[in-house]
Amino acid sequence: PRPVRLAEYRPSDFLIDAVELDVMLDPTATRVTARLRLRPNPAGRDNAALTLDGDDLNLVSAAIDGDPLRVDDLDVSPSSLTIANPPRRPFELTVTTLVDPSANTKLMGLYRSNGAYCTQCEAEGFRRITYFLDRPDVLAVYTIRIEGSEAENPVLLSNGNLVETGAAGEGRHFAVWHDPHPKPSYLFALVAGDLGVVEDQFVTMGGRKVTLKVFVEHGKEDRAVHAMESIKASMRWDEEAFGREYDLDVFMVVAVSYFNMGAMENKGLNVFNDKYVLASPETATDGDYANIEAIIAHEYFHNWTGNRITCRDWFQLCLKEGLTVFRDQEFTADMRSRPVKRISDVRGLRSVQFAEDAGPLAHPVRPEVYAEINNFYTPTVYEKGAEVIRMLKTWIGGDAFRAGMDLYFDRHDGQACTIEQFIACFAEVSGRDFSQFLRWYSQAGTPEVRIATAYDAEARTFTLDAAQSTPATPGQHTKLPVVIPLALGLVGPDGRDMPLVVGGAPAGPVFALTDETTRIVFENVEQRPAPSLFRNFSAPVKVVSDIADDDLLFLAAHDSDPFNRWQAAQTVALRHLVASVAAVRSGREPADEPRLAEALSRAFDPAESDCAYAAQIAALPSEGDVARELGEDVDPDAIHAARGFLKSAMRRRLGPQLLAAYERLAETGPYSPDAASAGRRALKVAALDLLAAGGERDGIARAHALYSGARNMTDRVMALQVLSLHASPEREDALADFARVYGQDPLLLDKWFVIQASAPLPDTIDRVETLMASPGFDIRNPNRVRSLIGTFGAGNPTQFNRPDGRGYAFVAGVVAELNASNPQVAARLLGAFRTWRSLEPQRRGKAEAALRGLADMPRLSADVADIVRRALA
Ligand code: HT7
Ligand code: ZN
Repeated sequence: PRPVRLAEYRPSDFLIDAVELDVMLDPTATRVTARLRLRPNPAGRDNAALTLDGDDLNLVSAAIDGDPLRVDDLDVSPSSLTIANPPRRPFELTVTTLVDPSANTKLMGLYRSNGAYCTQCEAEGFRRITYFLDRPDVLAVYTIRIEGSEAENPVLLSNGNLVETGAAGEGRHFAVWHDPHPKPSYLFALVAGDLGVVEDQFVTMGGRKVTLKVFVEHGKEDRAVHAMESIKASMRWDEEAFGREYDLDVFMVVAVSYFNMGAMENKGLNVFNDKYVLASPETATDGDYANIEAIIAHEYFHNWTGNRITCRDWFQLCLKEGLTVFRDQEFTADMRSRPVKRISDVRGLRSVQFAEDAGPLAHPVRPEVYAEINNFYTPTVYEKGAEVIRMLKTWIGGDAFRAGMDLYFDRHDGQACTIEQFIACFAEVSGRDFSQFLRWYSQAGTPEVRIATAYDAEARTFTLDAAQSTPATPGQHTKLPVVIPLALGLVGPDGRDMPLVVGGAPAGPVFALTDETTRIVFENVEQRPAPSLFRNFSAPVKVVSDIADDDLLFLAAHDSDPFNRWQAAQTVALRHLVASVAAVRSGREPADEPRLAEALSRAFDPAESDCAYAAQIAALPSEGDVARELGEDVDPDAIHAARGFLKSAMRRRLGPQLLAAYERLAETGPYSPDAASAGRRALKVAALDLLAAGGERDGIARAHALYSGARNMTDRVMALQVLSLHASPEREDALADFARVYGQDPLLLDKWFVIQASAPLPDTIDRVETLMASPGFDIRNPNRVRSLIGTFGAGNPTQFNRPDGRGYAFVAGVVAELNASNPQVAARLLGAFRTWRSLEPQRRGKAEAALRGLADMPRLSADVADIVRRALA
C-alpha cells in the first residue's frame, strides 16, 4: 500500500452521526449488523463515492434506507466497500458482516482472550469488525446491542451507559449500551465473557455518583484492589490538577491476558493487559504496583485528552499520547516522589527515545509520512511528545500552561484536533509566538547543546556560551534551531544559589536558547560558581559541557536541584566509563575513581532519608547509556566489562558501608507497596547488587538468603535478578525453585523469563531457545513473547549482540515466525535493532545480514516490512 502523508490530509467526504451495532456473538462466526446514519460532509467533495474501510471482512448483505444493495451496486473486497453513487442526502446504510474471533491471532478487531471476547480498535481495528469510515475525524454516537450465550458470556459490556438487558431465548441473553458522547471508531470496545468483578463508587467534584468496576478472571478479584484504588486516585487528581470531571454513570476496566500493548482507553470501558491490573504482595513487585497506578491513570486521563478531544488524523497521535504521558508523569510525581519520578523518566527517555532518535528509525514527534501506523506508537511520539509539553510549560510558566489547557478543553471539547489548534491555545494565553517552538514537532533527532563557560574574577562576570545543533536524521538533512528552555542556577562555593543578574536586572532561572548560539553574561558574580545546567532536565537535549569533574562532584553534593545532584554524579560516572571502555579495548585495566565512589557512597549514608532517591544515585549509568555516549564502533562486551570493573571497585571501596546499609534496610513489618517502602527495598537491592559484583561469594550467599527468606515478591524477584547475573549453584537453585513454586501463574512465569533472558551469560541464548519450547511458553501470547524474546533482544546487550551473530539470527527468526500471525508484535521485536548501525563492524555486519534475511522473506507483513525497510535505508 501507498504511504500515507500528512500533507495529503482531506476531510472525509461523508460523516457518520450515529452507529447502531447488533453483535451476535459466536466463537467462529460472529454476525455484526451495523446501521450507520450517514450524510455528505459539507467540507468534503461533491459527488464523491462512498468508500468504507474493511480488513479481512466477509460481507453478508448491505442496504440503503432498507433497500437491499445488489452485488453490482457495490465494489466489495475484504478490505473495502465502495458505493459509487450513494444518496446526496442523509441516509441509513445497513451492513452485515461475519467475523471469526477465534481465528484472529493479530489481536486487532474482535478476538478471543482465554475464552472471553474482546476488542482492540486503535488504530485501525474497527474495520476488522464492520465496514466503516475508520478514521479518527469521523465522530458518531454509538448504541450497541450484544447478544451471546448466557452460560459462556454472562458479562456483556460496551461503551457508555447500560440501557437494557434481557433474555434472548435458547440460552442466550443481550445487553444494550449507549454512549452519548460522539467518538471515533478507534474508541469502540466490546467485552463478553465469564468474568469476576470488583465494584466501588466515586463521587465527582460535581456530586455525581459514578460506579466503578474492574473485571478480572474469576478467582483473581483480590488482585484488582490496587487497580481500583488507582482509578479513584486518578479521578480525584484530574479534578484537582486539571478541573476535569468524569462524564458517564459507569467507568469500567477489564483485564485480558492476550493484548498487544499495555492498555486501551476506550470510552468508559478501558481494556487492559492483565499485567497492568493484577497485583498482590505475593504476586507483584513494587515496580508492578507503580506501573499499574501509572497506566490506570494514563488511560483514565485519556478520557479528556484523547476521547473528549481526539486527533484529526493519526499524524496528530502525540496530541493525545504526548499530552497524556505528561499528565500521567505529573500524577505519579504528585503521588510519589517528584525528583525520583523525573530521574526515572529521564533514564527511560535517554535509553529508548534518544536511541531511537539517533538511529535509522528516527522520526519527528509528529511524523509526516507513515507506511504502517501501528509502528508509530513510539517512544518519540509518547515520551519525547511529553517532554515537548513539559518544555512548553517550563517556557511559559505554570499559570499560563493551566490557562492554555483550560482554553483547549473549552474550545475543542467534542472535536478532532491538530497540534496547531492545541498550540494556538497557549499562544493566545501567553501572547508568545510559537512558530519556532513548533519545530519540536516537525524535526527529528536529539538536539545537542554545547556549553562553554568562563569566569572573569575582575569583571565579576560569568559568561555562558551555548551552541545548539541537531544531527541529520533519515529524510531530514538540514535542521533549524529550536526553542530550548535552559533552567539553570549558579551554585556558589557555600553551596547556595547565587542571584542571577543579566543586563543589570534579575533574570532567569529559565532562559530560552532560540538561536544557533547564545551568550548569557551573568553579572555581580562574586566568586567562581559551579553552573547547574538544565535543571530538572528542562529540555530533551544532549548536553556537552566543559564543566570539570571537580565542579560536577561539588554539584553532586550541594546542588539544590535534586535532579542535577543525580545528573552530576551520573555525568562523572559516564565520563569514567567511557574512558574505561577505551582501556578495556586496548587491553589495559580501567583506572580507579575514588571520588566517584565517594559521591555514590552518599546513597548509602544512613542520613539520606529518601531511599528511592538514594537508589537512583547508587545506580550507575546503564550499558545502553555508555553505548549511546560512544555513538559509534560500539563493543557491548567491552562496555559490560568496564561497568563490571566499576561495580567491583565500588564493592572494594564501599564494602562495609554497603553491608551496613543492606542490613539496616532489611524488611521488618508487613509488606506495603507505598513509595517510601519501595524505595527502601530498591536501595537494599542496590547495595546487594554491588556486594555481589564480580560474583563475590559473600554477596551471592546474601542474595540467595534474601531469595529464600523473602516475605514479598519484590524481594524475591530482586534477589533472583542479582543471582541471575553470575553463574553459580545458588543461581540455579533459586531459578528452579521459582519455577516450581510460581511456574503455573503466567505473570510470574513472565518474570522468570525476563530474569533468564536478560542474564549476561554465554548460555543465555540456549536457555531462551529451550524456554521457548517449554509448555508455559505460548507464541500467540504477546506477554510471553515480550518477556522472553523481547527482553533478550532489547534488554540483554551482550548476548543479543553476540559477536557470532546468533542473537540477531534468533530474534529475526522469531520475527519471521510471528510475521503472519501477529505482525504488530513481530515488528515491535525488531526494536532491538534500532541501534544496529552504531555497532563495531563485525557485529554490524551480522546484524545487517539478519535484517536483510528478513527483507528477502516472501509475504512480509506491512508492519515488519516497514521497520526492516527503514532500518536498512
Ligand atoms: N492508545 C492506546 C494505544 C494502543 C494501541 C495501539 C496500536 C495497537 C494496539 C494498541 N493497544 C493500545 C494505549 C495508550 O497509549 O494509551
Ligand atoms: Zn495513551
